[in-house]
Amino acid sequence: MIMKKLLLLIALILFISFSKSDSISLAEDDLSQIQKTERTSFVVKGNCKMCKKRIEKAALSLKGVKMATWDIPSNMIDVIYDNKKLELNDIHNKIASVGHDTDEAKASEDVYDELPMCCQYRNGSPH
Ligand SMILES: [Cu+2]
Repeated sequence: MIMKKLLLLIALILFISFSKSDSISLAEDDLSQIQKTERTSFVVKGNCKMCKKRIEKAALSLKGVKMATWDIPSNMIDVIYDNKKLELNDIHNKIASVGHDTDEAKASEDVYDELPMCCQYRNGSPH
């Protein structure tokens, strides 16, 4: 009789500790998932649909960038990225490297001059 109770108690303890550790590890997973992903937006200079393609393609080519949407009239890019895989600066630099100035990184003259005429956003009116 005592033996049976003891077994039941052990089973109960095992069950509780199992379910407890399960829920804790799940919560930690959820937390790290949230902390890993960051959403931000910043200014990227550009003019047209070709710019949009170029800017978004550059951002999305980076490992860890989950979403990149650039808006033509506001010149704002909306980015979701994994901050464990890359830093925000990497995204600025990548976009500048294809010819588009951001509020943190400037494109080099050489790359800028290679842009199609309609995409040249410096020096006054674009069109
Ligand atoms: Cu363009």
